[in-house]
Amino acid sequence: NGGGKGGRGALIVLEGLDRSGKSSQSARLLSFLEGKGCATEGWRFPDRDTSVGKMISAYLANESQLDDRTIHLLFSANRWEKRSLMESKLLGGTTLVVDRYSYSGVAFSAAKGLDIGWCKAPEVGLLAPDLVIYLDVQPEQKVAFSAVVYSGYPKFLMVNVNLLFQKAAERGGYGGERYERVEFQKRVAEHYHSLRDSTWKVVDGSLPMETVEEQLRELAMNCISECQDKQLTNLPW
Ligand code: NYM
Ligand code: MG
Repeated sequence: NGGGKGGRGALIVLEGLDRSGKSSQSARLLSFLEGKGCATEGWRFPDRDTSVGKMISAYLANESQLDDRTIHLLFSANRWEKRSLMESKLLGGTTLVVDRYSYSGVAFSAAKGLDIGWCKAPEVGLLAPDLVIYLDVQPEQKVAFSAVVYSGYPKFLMVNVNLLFQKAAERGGYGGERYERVEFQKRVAEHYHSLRDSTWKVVDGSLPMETVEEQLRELAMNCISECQDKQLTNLPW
């Protein structure tokens, strides 16, 4: 497994705003690691398959109303109900690529105005990731595509033309669930920023998909080989 000789798996978390490309990149990373013969599973939070997850899903779809603190604790409970399985997978040598984790929990709830300390408290004791990859995309950021334009002279002129603009906010599905509004996402981004620690690697999510993918592969491979002999720890918050 990924150079692993009986060592534990790595807990790799992808974080970012809605529509930052986390889900596609997690899937790409997962198939890359599998191709390397590394025991890997792709997880995501919220895990909408559990009974808690179904309550969360209904809330996000605006099919139910819940008090801000109540939904916060449900998101946290949804991680707690997976903690022991997560631990046994990791100790058994399986690397987990997890799409969202406690950082989403804190950043989204804090963006509603809840106290950060209060938001962090129920996360204490969950497993600490070995690596957090933050896909950095501004909610209003325009995705620019480069083009090579022949200047008419014997030289090609590289021009960075914003041929095609596409606001992250206009990509498919945005606005379909609670929280998917530009102003709210900006506040979430600020809170994410304040949560950064030494396990975080910030990747520019506006780069071409293949470039981002390449960076994630390298970060993940390094992490997997480095954490094999490291103890699993808990979130220190
Ligand atoms: N979200 C996700 C939270 O508010 N708290 C959490 O703890 C987690 C894990 O749920 N807008 C929010 C972020 C997303 C929404 O996530 C659904 P996804 O990745 O779109 O399924
Ligand atoms: Mg979403």
